[in-house]
Amino acid sequence: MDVLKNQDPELYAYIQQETERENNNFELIASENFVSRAVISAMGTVLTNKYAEGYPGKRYYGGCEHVDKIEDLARERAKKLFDADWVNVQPHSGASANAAVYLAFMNPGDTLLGLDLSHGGHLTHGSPVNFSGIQYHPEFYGVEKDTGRIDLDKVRDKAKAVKPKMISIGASAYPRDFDYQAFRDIADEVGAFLWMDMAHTAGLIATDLLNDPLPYCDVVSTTTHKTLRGPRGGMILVGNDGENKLGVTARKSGRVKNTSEVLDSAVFPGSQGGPLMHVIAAKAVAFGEALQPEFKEYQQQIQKNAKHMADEFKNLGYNLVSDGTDNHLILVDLRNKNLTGKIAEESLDKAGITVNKNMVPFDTESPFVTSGIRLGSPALTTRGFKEQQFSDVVKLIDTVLQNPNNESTLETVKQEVQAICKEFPLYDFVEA
Ligand code: DSN
Repeated sequence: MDVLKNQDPELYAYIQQETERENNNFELIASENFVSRAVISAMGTVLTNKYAEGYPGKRYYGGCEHVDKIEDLARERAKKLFDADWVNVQPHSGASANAAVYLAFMNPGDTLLGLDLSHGGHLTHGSPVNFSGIQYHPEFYGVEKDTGRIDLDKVRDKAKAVKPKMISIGASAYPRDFDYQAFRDIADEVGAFLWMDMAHTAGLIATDLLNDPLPYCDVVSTTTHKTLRGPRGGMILVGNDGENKLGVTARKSGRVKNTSEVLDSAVFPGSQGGPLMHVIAAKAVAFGEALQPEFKEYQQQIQKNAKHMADEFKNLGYNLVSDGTDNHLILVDLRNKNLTGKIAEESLDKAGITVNKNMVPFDTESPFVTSGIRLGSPALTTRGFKEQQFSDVVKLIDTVLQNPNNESTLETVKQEVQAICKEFPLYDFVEA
């Protein structure tokens, strides 16, 4: 305690400022959450010292007997949580997990069919500025202008036309659930692999509040820090392991490797070096928390709060992409309010409300301006906010959006935000 404060007061002060920001603002970024003190504690341990390239029982360094048990614990808990045959908990991030998925299933130049970034997809699903769109050939499906939803007949037509090696599902700004059986049927029709990136919705999937991709997909990737509420990191899972369809064989025996073996090699040595054992320990802690009954109650409240927020915005005349939500986020289209996402984000920030500007489907503004904002309920639900508080959140957002340039209104809202935050205390420490 206070070790950091005494040794490096400058750095300590910056961490303290960030702690205060998290304590005193409404955190509505859909991909963020607040981890437990136990998760933070596990990260601040001597485990950061240990090199453990390889996997439990098969490491390239000595002295791994204790970190082996930690990685095994994380793997076993994750397998139980998602009813998976196999998991790899080493990816440093969601993007690293996805890099390993590409390495395992695709050759450079192969075609990926994914959800368009400007329709809610993700950078690593084929964006031209990302390795996935540079190394591979990206093709996209989108959402419909009138419904904001994916039309699976159009996905099938596109898949037949472009014959992808792999189809990706998953999004960073899509408020609806996915029909995995339908995607599986399309993938089978065109002979493609099927990959779900459940980074945003992993917590809701683990607790059966959204459809489960694992029985249908060849591979599933995720981050561990969004709805799953663990440390910042990634993970890869296989629901039904078996001989890989790529025909990759073991070097010595010529035996066809399982999908899990191909993916393990794609993470290490394929795309990463030493795993972050302190983060893997924190993942184990978070998975342990997620296996408790209270975690399901938490996820149910996330979903209720997001739906409530959607209804409240609609009552105030806001347009929502797809007219609502099935999961933890909503996407507000601000065009009928004559506002851009940039102005909304900046004015809300001044009032202590943190959101991100976001493209809406068929946006006419650039990605730096945008016509929308994305709002998620996971972080404030962790704080204890229920429907009543989310009504207040929406009212305060509306006040700001009606007066984006009125400094005194923004200051008044900020005071109200801070008063509500005080009723729902978050972190009472800087150093765990
Ligand atoms: N940056 C994350 C998000 O906000 O959705 C996705 O990687």
